[in-house]
Amino acid sequence: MTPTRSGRTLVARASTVVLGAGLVTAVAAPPAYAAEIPTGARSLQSVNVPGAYLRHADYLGSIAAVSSGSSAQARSDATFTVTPGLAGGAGCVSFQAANGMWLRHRDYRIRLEANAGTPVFLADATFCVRDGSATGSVRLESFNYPGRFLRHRDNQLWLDPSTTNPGTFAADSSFRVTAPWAAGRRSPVIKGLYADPNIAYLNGRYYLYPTTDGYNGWSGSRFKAFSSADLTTWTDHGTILDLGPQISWADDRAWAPTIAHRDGRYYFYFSAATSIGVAVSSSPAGPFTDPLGRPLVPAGFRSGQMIDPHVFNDTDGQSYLYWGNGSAYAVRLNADMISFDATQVRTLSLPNFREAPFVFQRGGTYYLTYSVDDTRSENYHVEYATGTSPFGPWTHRGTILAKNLSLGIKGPAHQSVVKAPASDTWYIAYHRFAIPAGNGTNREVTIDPLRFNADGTIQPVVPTL
Ligand code: FUB
Repeated sequence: MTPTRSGRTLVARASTVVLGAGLVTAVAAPPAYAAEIPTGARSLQSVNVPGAYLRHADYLGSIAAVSSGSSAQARSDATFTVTPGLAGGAGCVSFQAANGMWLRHRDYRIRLEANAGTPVFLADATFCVRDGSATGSVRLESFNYPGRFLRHRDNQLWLDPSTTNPGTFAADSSFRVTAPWAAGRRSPVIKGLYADPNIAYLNGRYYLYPTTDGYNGWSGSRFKAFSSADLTTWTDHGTILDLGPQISWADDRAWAPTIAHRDGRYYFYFSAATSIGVAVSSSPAGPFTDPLGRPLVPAGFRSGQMIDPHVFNDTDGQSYLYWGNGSAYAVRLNADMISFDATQVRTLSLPNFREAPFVFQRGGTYYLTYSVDDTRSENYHVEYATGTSPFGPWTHRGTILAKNLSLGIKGPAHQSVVKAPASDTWYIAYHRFAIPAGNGTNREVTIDPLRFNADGTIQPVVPTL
């Protein structure tokens, strides 16, 4: 019996074997199960109550009839995004509702609750997929209470031991996984671990240029690009710049790129080994090559890390380079886009600035958005300032994007902004901790609308799943 942090007990499937003179306790391999549930949006249909689906209502789990004639709310309540188990475990999964809350058991009742992040919550919200009573159906065994299964009783969902009601238990606890009744979680918009997304509209398509994430110490070495016609379906263009073979002066810490377009050429600015480089291509999807053979902004050029570049093209054709970590810098780029006058670099005064400056212009106002706190903190967030020119002076306007723990959204920042063509519709791309179980080096990318008040200030961004 293994005590958990909550004082509950886990029953290990253990057997004792004698090898020679020694006594060895071994954990036997668990039985093999054919059943599995693919991740993504799914619905689960009862095998013995025709037409009834697993759903939540008033924050409790139940089963109820759902059909194509059901209300949008009823169809949404019967749809869950299946994720790898919050507590881990081979073949174990968790179920997230459209409102961001999770199915978990408490007092043996199945409930819908926000992720408290505690070991008990994570275990209570994890179910291991077992074979069901009918061909192709599944049963869901509790991660931390082996032998108890999610089952319906009086149309409510419970975590019952398999010994209850032997006549009906197997069928009461078996479900067929079906196509979802409603759309599930829409994000992350590009699947996998990516961060620091730079979004741009180029050549008739939206492009995303992120950091490839998931490496200890942010030690990744390749940049990828993705493009989309509608911000929903994204095409992976693969590696567009690989530091190892393509950049002579850096091999790792490939972070936070940005893109600019001038005279039919695309300029890709990137952080590498805490310097900033630039690479050029005739296509926004690359391949890009380094025209300088050295950093554009070398490490040590000014105080702080020389990272997180952004290039803003003003309406008069002048391009500006912004960058920094700890201190924010800006300078006019020369017309060649790969050089600047080092004597003209300005240090910007921005309250709480940490990194990721990103500038855009709307209605004659310049907006400088930036990230505050530490990307490893759930409190990492976005603030902004407005100005009358690309160099300011800047008026601090406060926070526009921050965590929403009830949805499991942590550390949403390192933002970029794009305007849909021929419109006043704006979007903000940013990263957050991957859901579930992400952190400052396991982040994922999403996009939400960016809206303005009548006075030109930015409304708080509503982060969605
Ligand atoms: O992704 C590596 C670093 O983390 C970026 O350069 C920072 O802005 C932070 O997001």
